[in-house]
Amino acid sequence: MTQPGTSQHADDDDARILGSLGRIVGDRHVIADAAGRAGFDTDWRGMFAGRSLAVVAPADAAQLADVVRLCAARRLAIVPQGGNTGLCGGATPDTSGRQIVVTLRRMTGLRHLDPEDAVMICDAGVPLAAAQEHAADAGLLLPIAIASAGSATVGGAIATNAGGVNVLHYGSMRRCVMGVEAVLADGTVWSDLGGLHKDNTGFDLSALLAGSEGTLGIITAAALALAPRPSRHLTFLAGLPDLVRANAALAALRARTGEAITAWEVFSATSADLLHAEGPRLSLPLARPHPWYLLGEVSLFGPGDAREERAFEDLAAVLENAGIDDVTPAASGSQRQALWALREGITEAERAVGPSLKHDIAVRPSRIAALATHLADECRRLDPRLRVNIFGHMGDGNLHVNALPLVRDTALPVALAEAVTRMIHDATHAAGGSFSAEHGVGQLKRAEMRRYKDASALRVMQRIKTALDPDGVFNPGKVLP
Ligand code: 2HG
Ligand code: ZN
Repeated sequence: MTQPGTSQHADDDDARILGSLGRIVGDRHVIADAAGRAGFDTDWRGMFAGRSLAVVAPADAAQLADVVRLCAARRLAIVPQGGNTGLCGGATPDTSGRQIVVTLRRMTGLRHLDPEDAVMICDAGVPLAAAQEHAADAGLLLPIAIASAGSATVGGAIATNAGGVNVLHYGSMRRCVMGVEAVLADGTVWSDLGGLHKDNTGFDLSALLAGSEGTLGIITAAALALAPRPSRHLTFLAGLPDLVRANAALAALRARTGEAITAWEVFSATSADLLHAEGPRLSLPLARPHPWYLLGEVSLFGPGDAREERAFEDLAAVLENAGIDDVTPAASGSQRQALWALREGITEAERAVGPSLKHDIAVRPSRIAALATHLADECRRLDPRLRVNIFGHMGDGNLHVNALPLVRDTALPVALAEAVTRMIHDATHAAGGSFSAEHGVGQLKRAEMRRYKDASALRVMQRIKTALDPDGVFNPGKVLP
């Protein structure tokens, strides 16, 4: 029972904390009212609804360091947030009203871009799309391509080690990171922004922070390795009877072409139906419907029509040998964009029917075809009414296996949802795979960590967490079980 006077005391205490935060970042950058907090306290999908004490927006790493010291002294946890586009609730506070959301949205500076060394140093709050534009202005490429690039930030993409549609050639976000600057739990601003390709001086702490989802430190800036910008793309959409062919065609094209195969994406007939009926309402430019679709892209560098013709011949021969005969190549930049709009519209179209049950699994690419068939069959066995939207990144072995609501705008019954997730994750684990390929763990998949992750790996992670954040200031309740 609350003692008389206690709640007044708590209110006064909160007011003092808010006042102290305001003195660090400026009062107008401390948002404490419910309406102002709303967009930060809830995740993009509306799956996780938290209640923070305040949302704080520091202008730079020095201010953030002061915020961290203050929170550590007051035993307030910090939930770092980038563009709030994550799918696992990793950036959403709990409901205690005692956590501080730190948004990096004011930290959007481009610190340095060196075309000669192909390195860009920018603040963590720069939206990915803006970072991509900076790279393009210098004739270079920041090779990370995710549909949420307009809102997702550089820091968030690093903290979650985001993937996307070009991973098979360029790797996930961690591979673009040459080093980061971060605020550590004791308020130190630690910087590794030298932009070195080689630095074998002990543990790679920047790589450790990448993918740590804000549990070890708060990334405030990054040195990113940029890639040559393709001069042209060969992009196509094809219909397929099965995924075995998609994999065989990828292997054959790899063996044949010296060019960069930068995307090998697949989606199911259910994805095509959703695209047609929901959200963006897009139709596929193919002659007939198919069980599966493949969106592939080869990137070409430098001038030379001969090279383009050769790549086109290679691709045509490979698709023909694989028995893939319903193919539409993009004949212009706008046709390429239209093909990519299909792939990038799937999540939006899926969202239009209501809260789906998402999965983000990885196996070795050669196992994708059999696993996809197995999962679709097993879902039907669990409930014949289930519609499963399978799509993803065939080239790197990552599929999204999303069960749609049985009733529009209504989450699946809990027991069915649990059975579906268990079945999908068990089958993936049995195939040597991972229950989180590119979306991270956040709060959504913590229990899966205990279930599937090697116990000794968990112990090491826990020790690292304790070493770097002994008081548990950074993002408690995330990642570690
Ligand atoms: C994608 O591949 C994203 O488009 C989102 O990872 C996946 O919406 C999803 O389930
Ligand atoms: Zn994906």
